[in-house]
Amino acid sequence: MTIVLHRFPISHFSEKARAALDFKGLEYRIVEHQPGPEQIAIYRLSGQRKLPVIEHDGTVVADSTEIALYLERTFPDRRRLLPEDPSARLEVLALEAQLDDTLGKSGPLVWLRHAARDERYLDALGAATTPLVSAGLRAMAAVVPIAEARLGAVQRRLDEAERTLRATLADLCARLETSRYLVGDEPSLADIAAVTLVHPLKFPPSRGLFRPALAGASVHSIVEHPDLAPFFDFRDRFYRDHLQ
Ligand SMILES: N[C@@H](CCC(=O)N[C@@H](CS)C(=O)NCC(=O)O)C(=O)O
Repeated sequence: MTIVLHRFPISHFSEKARAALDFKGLEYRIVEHQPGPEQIAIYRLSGQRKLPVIEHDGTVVADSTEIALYLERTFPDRRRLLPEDPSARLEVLALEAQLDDTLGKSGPLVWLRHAARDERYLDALGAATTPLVSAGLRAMAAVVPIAEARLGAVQRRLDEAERTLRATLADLCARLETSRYLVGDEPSLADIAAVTLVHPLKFPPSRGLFRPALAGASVHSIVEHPDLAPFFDFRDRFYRDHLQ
């Protein structure tokens, strides 16, 4: 039976689950949701309110990591997300968990901070999403710079998120100087986490985009920074070579 992926249109964790499905070459159908009242249906389906969630043969799985592990268990003959070698496997799982915690949490805050000041990006998103998503982002974009200027705690939180994001991406660039992929010379779930958790900072060319016009829309001050650009080059190559 075809797998059903429930996602929010520009969500980075949803993109991570979608990429795991692509990587394993599985057929799937996407059901789009909007944050807000629709989450009641997600709660009814999965017992929690967040996306991504997949449905497959009567099984419902929430959480991008759980989804990836479910796919690996259920489709062992497809391309492997995890290495056979136990120590490499542990390293992939540890890096993936670390990236969920660092990029997963800091990415949206840094994105919000920079997107709020980037008219080109907000226009691109407005043209390529729904009126509701676009209006929500415009409202947040109006509030973030004011909150940051007036509330020290908000500014400190955004500064900390930005330090975390930049340090994490710099660490990934350093790893890629000595190996082809983040753990060794084969692509794995660690790469999938890294390349997808930066999703709205620069939308990749991918058939999985909510709207094709999103491809390339990016927060310029982050993705074009000379220290961080090599990671986004890796990201684009990874999509071209391993994901659709
Ligand atoms: N640990 C979860 C995190 C999922 C998550 O935070 N999803 C966000 C969208 S990127 C969400 O559903 N937010 C809505 C909410 O918190 O109500 C995973 O890996 O899937």
